[in-house]
Amino acid sequence: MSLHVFARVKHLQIRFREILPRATSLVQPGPIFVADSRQGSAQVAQNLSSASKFTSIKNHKMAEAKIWREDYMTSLFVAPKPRRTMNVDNLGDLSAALKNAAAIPDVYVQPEGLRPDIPYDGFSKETDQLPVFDLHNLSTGAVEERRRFINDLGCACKEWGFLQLRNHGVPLRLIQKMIDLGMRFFQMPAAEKEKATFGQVGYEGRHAYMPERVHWGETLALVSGPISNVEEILRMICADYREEFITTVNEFIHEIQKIGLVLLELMAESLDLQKSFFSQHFEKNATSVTRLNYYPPCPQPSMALGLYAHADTNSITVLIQNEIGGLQIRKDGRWISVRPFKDALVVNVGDCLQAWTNGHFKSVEHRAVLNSVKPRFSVAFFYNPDAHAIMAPPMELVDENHPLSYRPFTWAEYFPRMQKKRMEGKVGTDTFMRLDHKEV
Ligand SMILES: O=C(O)CCC(=O)C(=O)O
Repeated sequence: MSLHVFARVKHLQIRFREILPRATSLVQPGPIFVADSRQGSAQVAQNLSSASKFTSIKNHKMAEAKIWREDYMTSLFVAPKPRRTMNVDNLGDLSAALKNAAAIPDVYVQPEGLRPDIPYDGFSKETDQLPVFDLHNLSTGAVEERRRFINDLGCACKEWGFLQLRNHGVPLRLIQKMIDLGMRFFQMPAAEKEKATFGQVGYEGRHAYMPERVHWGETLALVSGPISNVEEILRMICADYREEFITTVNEFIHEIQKIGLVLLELMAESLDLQKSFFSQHFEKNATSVTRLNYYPPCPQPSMALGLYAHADTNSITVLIQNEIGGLQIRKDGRWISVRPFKDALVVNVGDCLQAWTNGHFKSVEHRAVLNSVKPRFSVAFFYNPDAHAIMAPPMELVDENHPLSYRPFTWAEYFPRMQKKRMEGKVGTDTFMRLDHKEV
């Protein structure tokens, strides 16, 4: 090693050691709030408030972790959705009413620069370059083949931030059932769907996050960890398929989590890290959210968006979709349509993993575009670690070409900041955990 390189590595190590204790102290296991997933939200809220009254808080760092716990749980489970800045119709009703109309209401019309320049089925030659992996090859292949698979997976995470996965082991009948039941949910009357309104999550059919933009899509968001509210939310609807829906969603989450762990292990291996480097933090108390997205036909698909361009703020996302198509990703500044395969999982890197890998993996902007004929449906599983796990870029990923760019952080620290910013392009990586970031 040249003297110059040695000095630089030393400097980085010192820098890193300075930063690590700060994050570590932030997440000392504080007074643990014990919750039972079988408890309802009212009980959870009550536990939280009594925990805050009776727990002795020894230092303010612990308090910070605990306060976050309280904020997180109460905001997701109890707090109402933020006040909307405009009055928008329930999209399901609106879409039905506009079936043969020529134009959509102005609030759904996107500013010119944001309108989709490529239609939902505008597949190009770049579309077919998006890496597709067959997990079957991994289990049957020889050592050499396994090595190649892992290497290619790493390259996909570095160059594309997106990939598709076939023969992943999630039963296809389960995926189909999830699609069928999810579609049935969104095709119910608005009043029925709105029964599943629940804190910050649950059903949302009037998306108006931002004053000037509304997207053409309905969602049903369900928290599965550390406390699940799947049952509680879905029990609010009256439908003959309700019990089947609950079982299917829970089974689906269970299966996707399993494949998520496998992917995280393979991703770690591709970076020459210990296999469990990421996955160990997801095995218990993962803070995951599952979001069902429904995009009804839109009479003016070239003027509106199903979902704004955004990068996922989380670690990894695993997505299933029906056969319609509409997911587009931004690669080297250009939008590319992703080909929909009903048997494949779409996997993408989120902002957290970009920071955790010191920028080796890339989180990439994507959006959902619409069509005027057929409803599109997708389910995104946002996989996140235990809230108190420290996401610290390992020294192995720091070198001359990849100077240390991010400080260690936790989901506990990150989530509340990101929640205010979602759906605003690529926001998660250029904030507080960047070493060169100046808080304004
Ligand atoms: O529907 C899609 O294809 C995209 C979904 C998505 O990006 C999301 O839910 O964050």
